[in-house]
Amino acid sequence: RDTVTQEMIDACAQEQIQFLGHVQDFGCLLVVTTQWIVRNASANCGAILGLESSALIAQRLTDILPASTMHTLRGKVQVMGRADQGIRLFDVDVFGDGRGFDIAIHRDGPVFLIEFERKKSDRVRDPGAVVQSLVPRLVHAEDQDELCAIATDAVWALTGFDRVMVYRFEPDFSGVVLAETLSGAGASYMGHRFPASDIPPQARALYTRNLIRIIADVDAQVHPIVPPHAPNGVPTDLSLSITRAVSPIHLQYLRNMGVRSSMSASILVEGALWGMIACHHEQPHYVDYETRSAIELFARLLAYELGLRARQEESRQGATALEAHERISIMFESATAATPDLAAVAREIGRAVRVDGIALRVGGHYHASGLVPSAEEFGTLMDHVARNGSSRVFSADNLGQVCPGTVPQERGIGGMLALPIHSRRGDGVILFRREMTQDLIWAGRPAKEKLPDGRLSPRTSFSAWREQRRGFCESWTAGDLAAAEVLRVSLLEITLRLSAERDRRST
Ligand code: BLA
Repeated sequence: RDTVTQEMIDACAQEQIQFLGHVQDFGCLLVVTTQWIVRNASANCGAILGLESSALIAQRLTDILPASTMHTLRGKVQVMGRADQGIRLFDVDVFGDGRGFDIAIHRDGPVFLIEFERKKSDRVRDPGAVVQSLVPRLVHAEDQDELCAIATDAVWALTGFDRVMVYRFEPDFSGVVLAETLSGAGASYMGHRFPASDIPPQARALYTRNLIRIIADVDAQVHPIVPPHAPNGVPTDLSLSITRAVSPIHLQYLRNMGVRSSMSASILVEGALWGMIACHHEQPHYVDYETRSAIELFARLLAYELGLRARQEESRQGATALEAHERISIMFESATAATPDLAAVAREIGRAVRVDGIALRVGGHYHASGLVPSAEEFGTLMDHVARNGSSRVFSADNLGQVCPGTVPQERGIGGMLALPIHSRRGDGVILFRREMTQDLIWAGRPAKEKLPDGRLSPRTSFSAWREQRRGFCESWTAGDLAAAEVLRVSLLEITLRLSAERDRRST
C-alpha cells in the first residue's frame, strides 16, 4: 500500500518551478533587454496584445509601442525600487485604441520581464479602496482567529472564489486551515491538516519573494516562451513572473481536490512564510492583477497584525509566568522547614503554560499530576536532559523520537518541556502534553496513489505524512519556552535559597 519513499518526496522538491518555461493563458510575457530589445516572447502575444510573438522577437519595443506608452514605461523603470517588488500599472491604454491592460515589470539581472493582462470589464472597481476600508476592522480584531476570519470574508467578497482559507504553517511546515469562508454547500476544510510536501521547500522559498499567484484554469492551454533560453543558453527565470504556468504535479493536486482554479497570497511574518490565504473555485476563475495586488497588500497588513498579536500574546504569557513566579516564591517562603506544597506549585506552573501533566522533583520531594510517566521514567528523562548538556529548558514535540524507549507509547504522552533545576540532585520539572491523534481527514476526491510517470501524488504524500506524524504533541511555542525559562530561573533561585538556609541551620 504505502510505497512512498523519502526519495519521492525529495524528487518533488527538486522540480525547478522557476524554469518551467511557459505562461498561462490569461497573460503574455516579454523578456526585454535594458536596451528595450525583445529577447523572448510567450507564444500567446497574438491573443493578448494582437501582435504575433514572431513579429516581436528581436525588435525594439520603442518601434512597437506608441511613444506615450514608452514614455510611461521608461519613467516607471527609472524609479524602480527593490527588484522583487517590480512595477505595476493598471488599466493602461497601451496602443491608444481603448483596450486596457494591467502591466507588471520585474527586473531580473540584465533583463526586464514585462507582462500584460487584458483588463476585463466585470471587475471590482478600486479594490485598493476596499482594502483601505478593512484596515480598522483588522486593527480592532480581538485575536488571531478573528483576524483570519476577517481575511477570508474580505478576500471571498473581493474575488468571488468558492472557498477562501487562511492556512498556517506548523514548525515542520505541515499546515492547518484556521479560517474559511465558503460559498454554497461545499465540505469544510476548517481545522484540516495538510503535509509539508504539499507545498515543497522550493515553492515556499519562491513564495517569500513573489507574494501572490493565480492559476486561473488548471486545464487551460499554457504557452511556451520563445525562444526558451537567453543567447547564452540559460533558461528564462520566471521566479518573479505573474503569469508563470505552474508545476504540472500541483495542477494534478488541484484536479484531485476537485479544484479548477486556485489563488494564494503569502503571509510573511517577520520575513518568514507564516501561512497563506488560499482560494479555490470549482470553475475557471480569473481575478485581475489590480485586485490581486490589492489582496497582496491586504495580506501584508494581515501579516503585520498577526505579528503584533503574537508578540502581545507572548508578553501576556510572560506576565503570567512572572505572577506564577511571585506566588511560588511566597509559597516556599511560608514553608521553609515543612515540605513545600508541590501540588500548588504545579497548579501555578499550569497557569502559565498549557499542559496535560506536570511532574516535579524539588529537594528530594516528588509530585506528579495529570498525564505523567512513572517516577522512574521521570528520572530517566531528567538524566537524558542533563546528558544532553542542557541546563536551560529543553523541549521535545515527540518524546518517542527524542528519548526513544524511555516512556511506553501506551501512556499517550506526546511531548515534554523540561526545566532542569539541579541536575546532580535530579531536581527539575517536566511538563507533558498528550499525543495528538492524527485523525485528520484528507478532504478531496480519492486519487490514484501514484501518477502515471511514477511521481508521488498528493494523496500518497498525505498518508506518508500521517505515518511520520505519530507520537507528536501540540507544538511548544516560543511563548511556552520563554514562560518555562522564567519559571526555571525562579525555581532555581528558590531551591538555592532553601539549601543555603538549611546549611546555615545545620552549622
Ligand atoms: C504549490 N501547493 C502549492 C500551492 C498551494 C498548495 C496553496 C501554491 C499554488 C496555489 O496557489 O495553488 C497546497 N493548497 C495547498 C494546500 C491547501 C490548498 C495544502 O488549498 C489546503 C487547504 N504538491 C503535492 C505533492 C507535490 C506537490 C505530493 O501534494 C510534489 C510531489 C507540489 N505544490 C507542489 C508544487 C507547487 C505546489 C511543485 C508549486 C507550484 C508552482 O508554483 O509552480
